[in-house]
Amino acid sequence: MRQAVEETDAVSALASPAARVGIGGPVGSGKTALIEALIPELQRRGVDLAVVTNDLVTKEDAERLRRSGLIDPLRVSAVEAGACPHTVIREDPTLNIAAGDELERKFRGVELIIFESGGDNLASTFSLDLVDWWIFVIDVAGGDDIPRKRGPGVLRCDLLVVNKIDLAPFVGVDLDAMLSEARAVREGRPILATNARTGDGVATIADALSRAVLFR
Ligand SMILES: Nc1nc2c(ncn2[C@@H]2O[C@H](COP(=O)(O)OP(=O)(O)OP(=O)(O)O)[C@@H](O)[C@H]2O)c(=O)[nH]1
Ligand SMILES: [Mg+2]
Repeated sequence: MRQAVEETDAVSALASPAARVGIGGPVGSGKTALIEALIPELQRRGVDLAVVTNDLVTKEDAERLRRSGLIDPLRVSAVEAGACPHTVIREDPTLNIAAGDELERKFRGVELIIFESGGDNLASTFSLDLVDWWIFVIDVAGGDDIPRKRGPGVLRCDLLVVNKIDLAPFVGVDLDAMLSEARAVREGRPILATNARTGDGVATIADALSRAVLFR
């Protein structure tokens, strides 16, 4: 009987593993703010989700999400990278894979696990052993020359998000020019502009994510 139950569990775990989505990008670009805006948007669409955060030596972002009231705090797991943030999302993502597996074990039926990378530089990319699809978040205040610098994150992500569009006039950035340069270096792959604080553009990100990994 016990064996039958275990086999059923194993089959159901194999049948519907959660989609895993990465969110990377430079320090302070708005990765956590984007997750805070995406959670209610995805919940409204009935998506059963959980989050794994990565910080260098703290659990700051996980604590922020747990306190937010947006999601059951038990559905937020923290990985302390302890080293260069991209090491644990690319070279050796074992800790993150284990954190995702643990959330799947605890929350049967979870459909989506979002992994926030620790803030990094333009070179960070996610291992496809860890995620099915990943977003790279840059922001206008980081400089309109960021797309031109052609970092691997900007070039290779599945979706590039240009955040803090509200700040463009204050930092002397021509948003349209920045977006068209980003389009040029990405050779037509998707780019979306957001204000993660007000939620502008976030529904469009949820649409893209849903289509890409939730098939709805
Ligand atoms: N004006 C404006 N501020 C934003 C926006 N998105 C995020 N912020 C602010 O930018 C700061 C950094 O946002 P976070 O979401 O913590 O950035 P992060 O990328 O998660 O940062 P790390 O995890 O430390 O790398 C916070 O003060 C946010 O309130 C935006 O669209 N517009
Ligand atoms: Mg963060």
